[in-house]
Amino acid sequence: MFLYARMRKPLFLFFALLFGAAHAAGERPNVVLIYADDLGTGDVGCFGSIGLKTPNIDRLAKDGLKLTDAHASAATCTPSRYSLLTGEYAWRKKGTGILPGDASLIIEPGRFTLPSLFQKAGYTTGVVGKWHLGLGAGPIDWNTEVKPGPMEIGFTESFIMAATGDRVPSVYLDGHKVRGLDPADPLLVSYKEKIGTEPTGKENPELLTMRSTQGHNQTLHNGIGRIGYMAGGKAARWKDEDLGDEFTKQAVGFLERSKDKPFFLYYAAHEPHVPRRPHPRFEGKSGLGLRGDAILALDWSTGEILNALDRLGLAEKTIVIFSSDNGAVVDDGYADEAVAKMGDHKPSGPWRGGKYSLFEGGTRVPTLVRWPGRVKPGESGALVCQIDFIASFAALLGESVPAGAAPDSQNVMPALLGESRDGRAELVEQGWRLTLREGPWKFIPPGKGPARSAGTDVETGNLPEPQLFDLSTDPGETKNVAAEHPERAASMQGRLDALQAKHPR
Ligand code: NG6
Ligand code: CA
Repeated sequence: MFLYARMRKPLFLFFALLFGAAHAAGERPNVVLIYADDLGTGDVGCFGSIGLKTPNIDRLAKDGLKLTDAHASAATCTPSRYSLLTGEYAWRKKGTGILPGDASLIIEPGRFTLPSLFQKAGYTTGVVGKWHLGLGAGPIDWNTEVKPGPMEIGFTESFIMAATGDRVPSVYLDGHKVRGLDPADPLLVSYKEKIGTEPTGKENPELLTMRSTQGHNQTLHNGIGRIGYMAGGKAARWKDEDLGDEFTKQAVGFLERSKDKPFFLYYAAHEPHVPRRPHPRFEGKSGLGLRGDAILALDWSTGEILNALDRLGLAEKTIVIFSSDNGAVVDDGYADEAVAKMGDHKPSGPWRGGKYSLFEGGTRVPTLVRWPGRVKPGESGALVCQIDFIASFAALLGESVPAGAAPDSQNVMPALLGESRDGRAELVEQGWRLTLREGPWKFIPPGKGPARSAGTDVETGNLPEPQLFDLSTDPGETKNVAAEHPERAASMQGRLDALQAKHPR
């Protein structure tokens, strides 16, 4: 006993030295987040896709966890990404709706974010792909350093497009600079009025190689009308066909550069967002038109990233998360035959609605987690949200979240790793307005608005009366049971009101 007591301290110290450093400071797996744009549950093979095969994304399901009740925070991009990176519901902050390409950065530099959490834990952090969270702090001069941006909120490296493929400027930003800019041909951008002399989709529709069905008729670049006007910067402009290859190359380059120390890669793919103009090698390959082809390109990129992890011997010590920023949309403003060629394919899978919608198809997105040796392959119906990544990874890394930071993020790491079937008890989903999940119950408050989102084929879920669905028996939200459960409907409305009153900004 005496001997044991005497031994205990040195023994403890020995083990603490051996394992304790890693343990006390938390674990240090690499993390790769592959984030699709407008991809629905029904678009992914392992989630039961009818019309598409996604063998590379499916590799993550074969070796990892398939989450069937995982959500983006909102049914559109900017608020979703804002919540992903800050752990704060976007509806708490004004100005977090879909941003133009010349908007200012909406995440304050110095704020505690998902990438700054990783940086604090000693990681190299990188973002590649679609940003759409604004850049700069006022009018942007695209010909000098464009900042603040990703590198001021926690990313060590950044290679992005400012907003979306359908919003100018159609250039890459490598770090703070527009890549490939010729100083003799400065890049100018305006969302107010036409600048320069280039044709627009509105004035010169005969020059379009892809017609718009809604908006998308300002500066015409690469045969496609865009939102917003640009002039100059010709040498720096990307071609839509090359976006997927370039982002993939940049992502793989980041992995190669960072392989010797812990890293976090946020790979924000553009596919299958409009305009869908994948590399010609994918064209016609899906049989579902350009939207399907773009998903094949996304699957290819995913495969390239997984292959790079294998090649670099990193697969075992890397958590790969695959998800999407919002649900699926088929016609999103360009005549790309996506609707005509859809056939029996159901992009949102079993969920009703899609992008923009109040129904589950707005935010419930195909989500996979792979961590070989740690995550047992399988499926989980735990309710989780991307807003939870920041608190969950803080817990895994043994890092603290500063008081007041990431106020809506919950640690659901056990659910993400498949160790627990318990996720969140409740979740606010942001579509046309806010809806609430409580376990299997889904409440949509009454509200005005069109039945279909303008120019799209998506059911918004707007109704003048409250809607309540029991997803355990009615996952497709077909039977409104608000009248049968008036108390539950009232209590969920009350809860939504109370949540909105909390943390007012
Ligand atoms: C809409 C665009 C749509 C898409 C969306 C943002 C029109 C008619 N529609 O306003 O094409 O760009 O904004 O998508 O302009 S998101 O995934 O980035 O939120
Ligand atoms: Ca999106």
